[in-house]
Formats: sequence, structure tokens, C-alpha cells
Amino acid sequence: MSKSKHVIYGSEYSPFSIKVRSYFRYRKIDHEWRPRTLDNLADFKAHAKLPLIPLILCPDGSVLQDSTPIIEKMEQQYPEMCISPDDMICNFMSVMLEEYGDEWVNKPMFHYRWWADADQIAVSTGLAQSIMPNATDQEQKAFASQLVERMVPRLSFVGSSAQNKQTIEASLEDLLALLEVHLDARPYVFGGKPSFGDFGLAGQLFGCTQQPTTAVMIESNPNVANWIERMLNPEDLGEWEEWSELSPTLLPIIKGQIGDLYFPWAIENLIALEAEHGTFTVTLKGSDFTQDTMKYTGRSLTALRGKFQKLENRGELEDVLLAANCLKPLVTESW
Ligand SMILES: N[C@@H](CCC(=O)N[C@@H](CS)C(=O)NCC(=O)O)C(=O)O
Repeated sequence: MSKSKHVIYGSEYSPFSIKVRSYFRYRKIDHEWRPRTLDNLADFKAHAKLPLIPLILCPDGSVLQDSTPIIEKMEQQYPEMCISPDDMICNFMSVMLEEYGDEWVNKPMFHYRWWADADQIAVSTGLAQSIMPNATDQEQKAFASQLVERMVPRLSFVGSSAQNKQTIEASLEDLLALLEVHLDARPYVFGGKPSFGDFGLAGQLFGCTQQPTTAVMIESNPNVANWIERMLNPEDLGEWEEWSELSPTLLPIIKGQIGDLYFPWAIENLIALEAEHGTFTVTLKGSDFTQDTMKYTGRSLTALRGKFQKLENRGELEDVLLAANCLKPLVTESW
């Protein structure tokens, strides 16, 4: 391997890895995609600070983990072809969508992955083949069963449970229906170029195409299906659009999915985290939703508030955030 290349340790079954790979492809950053397998697990572990993919091994030998800071760092290094819309309102909506993609859309992706037998079988089989490409069918089958045993108890990590199932499933249906309408008139969420928000959302929704139950849902929304496909190898197809053109079909997504769902959940999670409560309950769209407190989302919401509070002359953005029910979580000093 050439030392001038970045190496991405990832997996076709890791939405966060797909997100970062799409970004590297779009920015034409020279890289080698290295699926993490049993054979290279020791190499991966030697570099990893966290047992998570994606992991980027940079040409200078440094290591990056965590998809959001990886992309932010690359954006500083390769500033010429930006994934941030020019306009402040669109740019902040893109940042919020990326956060929502990572922290909420990951819930239905993961929930459907390990909930029903057909999805468990499809994903565990694919995962076993990708992790042990040189093993026999029998070894892969045995490993796939172990994966199901290991992953099903982890459903609770993202809040998947009989109580929360309806809320999680409805959120994906609502998102797909709204996105289908929005993407009817444009190749990417903010117009002719993929944004930070597109990368976050598309990674998780690509994961949904690998599981039979959600694959059917995606197929019945062809604009979304085509956009997910386009996002695997994104190209610049035109200009950013103005917020006034986007808002009729984008504001309902921001309000319905972030203002009325993700933020109320994320705020209660942060309150629970600060109070050192292991679980919390929040009412989301009329239903109680109980789950274990998530440390990472607490930190990412705080980072999002920091980004918002740094913005100057943000009056028009605040008006839009107010209309989307998103302003209070970003300005409240303590919960
Ligand atoms: N916040 C991290 C999350 C990364 C993450 O959760 N990665 C999952 C796969 S999508 C993972 O590595 N899980 C453990 C494993 O596959 O061994 C990011 O944005 O990169």
C-alpha cells in the first residue's frame, strides 16, 4: 500500500463507515477501503482507541475515529469543494440533519436489523461473510448464529424494545415519506451538491437497504432509493438551493423528525446523563419512550449547541428554528 493513501477500516454493514467512504469518494481523497476482517483484526486493534469503525489511518501515521470529527477534519484539510451550503440557514439545517441521522436514524436502522428473524438472518449472514471471507460456509453459518446471539441483547442500547417499537418504526416511515417528496425535485437534500447532512442520513438509510423489511420500505420510495444509490458515489450535480426553495418540503422533516422527536429525546437523555441516571423516560409524539442513557449523544448534542452559539447575526436562522420547534434546545443554558 502507498503511504500517501488514507486507509479506511470499515464494513459494508457499518452505516458510519459507508458515510465516511462516500465522503472520501466525493472529495476524491486518495484512500484504500479495508474491510475489517478476522485476518486484520489485530492490525485494527493495534491502531484503535475505541473498538469502533470507521477508523482512518492517515498517511502521516495518525489515526482518526468517529465519523463526524473525521469529516470535519478532512474538510479543514481539503477546503476547495465544500459540503457546507453557503447560506447560514441551510448550513445549520445540514449540520442538524447529520446529527439526527447519526443519533436517531441509527435507531430504526439497528432496530430493524436485529428485531425480526428474516432481517437477523440476512444481516448476520452478510456480516459473517464480510468478516470471515475465507471461511467455509459452515464456519460462516456458525459465526452468523453467534452474531445474532450477541447483537439481539444489544437492541436495548439504541432504545429498541416492545414499548418503543411503534415510535421507532413510525419515525422511519415518516422520514421516508417526507424525504420522498423533498427529493422529487432535486438530487440531494440541499440541491445540486451533497451536504454534511446527506452523508449522515444516507449512511444509515443505506444500512436499511440491506435488511429485507426496511429494503421494501425504501423500494417503495424510489426518489429516496435513487438518492441512497447516488450517495454511494456522489458527484457534484449543480448549485446549492436557497432555503426559500427548500423549506416547503424540508421544514416538515426538520420539525417532525428533529424538533418534535429527536431533540425532545436528546434533551431528556442529556438531563439523565448529567443527573447520572442510567435510564430515562420521555413522551415522544404521545407515547412513553424509555431507554438507557446514551453518553455519546449527550456529548454530540452539547457540541451542536456549541456550533449554534458561535454563530453571529443568526436572527433569520433563529426564526426558522423556532418554526421547526428546534430553537429552545439550542439556546437553553441548562436543562
Ligand atoms: N459515533 C461513531 C459510531 C461508530 C459506530 O457505532 N460504529 C459501529 C458500526 S456502524 C461499530 O463499530 N460497532 C462495533 C463493531 O462493529 O465492532 C461514529 O460516528 O463513527
